[in-house]
Amino acid sequence: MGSRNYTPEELSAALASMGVADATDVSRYGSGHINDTFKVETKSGVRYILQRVNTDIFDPVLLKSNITRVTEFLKSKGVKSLEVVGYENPWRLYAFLEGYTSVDVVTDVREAEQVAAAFAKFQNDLADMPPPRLEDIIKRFHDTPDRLRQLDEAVAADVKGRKASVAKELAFVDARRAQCSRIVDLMKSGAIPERVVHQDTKINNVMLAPDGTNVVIDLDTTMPGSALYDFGDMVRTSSAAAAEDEKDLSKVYSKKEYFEALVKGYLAGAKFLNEAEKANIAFSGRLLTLECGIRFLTDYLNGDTYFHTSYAGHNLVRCHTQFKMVESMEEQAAEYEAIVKKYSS
Ligand code: ADP
Ligand code: GN1
Ligand code: MG
Repeated sequence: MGSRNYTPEELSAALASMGVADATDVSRYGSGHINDTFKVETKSGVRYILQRVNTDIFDPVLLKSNITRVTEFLKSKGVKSLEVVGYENPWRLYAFLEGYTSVDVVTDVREAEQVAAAFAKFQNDLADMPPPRLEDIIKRFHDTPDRLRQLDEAVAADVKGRKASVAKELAFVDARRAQCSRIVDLMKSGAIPERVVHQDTKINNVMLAPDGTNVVIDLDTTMPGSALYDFGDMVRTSSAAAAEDEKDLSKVYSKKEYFEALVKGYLAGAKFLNEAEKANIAFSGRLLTLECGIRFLTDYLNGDTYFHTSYAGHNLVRCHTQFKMVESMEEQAAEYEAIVKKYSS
């Protein structure tokens, strides 16, 4: 599904409701797949990010509550984060993070290490968040067996008649079903603890500063879960040699040197991890990437209703890159385990 269109009047009314009456330009911004995001220029020169929350996906009232709590808690600790300027559901306004950039593919090893350090710090910063527990804003978000169930439902319904064309992709998933419950099972048994984690650690959800003091953004899915959800999803994009929607699969693989930088940056900051978590660090990269591929495939079968897409077949292209990344990580599994050991002691 493409993003929704808005009239200038709708955008002006949203801005006015949050106290901005001097906008000179409001234009689409970024490459997020969920919300509708705009950059706002004003006469005074102050810039903002205007977002309309995707209400097909989020309960806007619960989301506002989580976002407010997380941003205020980080602010109380002096941690630089998203600054909420206005929040009038389903619209919200953030201060524009001036001097920062975001990228869709990692540029170099140093950047990968800094991104991992930023997410480790984020988990540390939220470790002592006072009760009540944050809302499960999307239930079973990284419950991979539940993602399999959703795929099976989409296959059974086959609303767009696409099932026959994805037999190879479904076989790829079938060959890996058995491993899908490992993290949720370890959580159920208590071996892996619940922590407040980000859950959407893709590279363009970190704003990069020239000095490496990066800021974690897109806090919509910050909620209780496993630290491994964050590390695994980080590997998915931040070890990738190419973009999530690269069509030339020969360019898509997981770069060992980026993976090593991620492990180094993350483990230097995430001192709280227990043995069960450490033992599954490399596995989490494969699992979270497989899960994301399953989600893109499911959305393709459902007729592209969840993720923003720009062309027919976009979700299938994304599914292919994710599965290629999984294969690449499987091929390098022994080396990746050795890297984790090297930095775990
Ligand atoms: P989505 O949930 O759709 O992914 P995001 O919150 O990630 O939306 O925002 C989309 C993009 O907009 C980000 O990847 C980033 O490039 C940009 N962006 C978001 N918030 C800010 C901000 N406060 N300052 C500057 N850029 C931002
Ligand atoms: C979405 O919102 P965005 O574009 O940062 C999705 C993630 C996926 C990602 C795949 C709330 O992230 O879970 O991993 O797309 N966010 C939600 O690119 O579903
Ligand atoms: Mg985002």
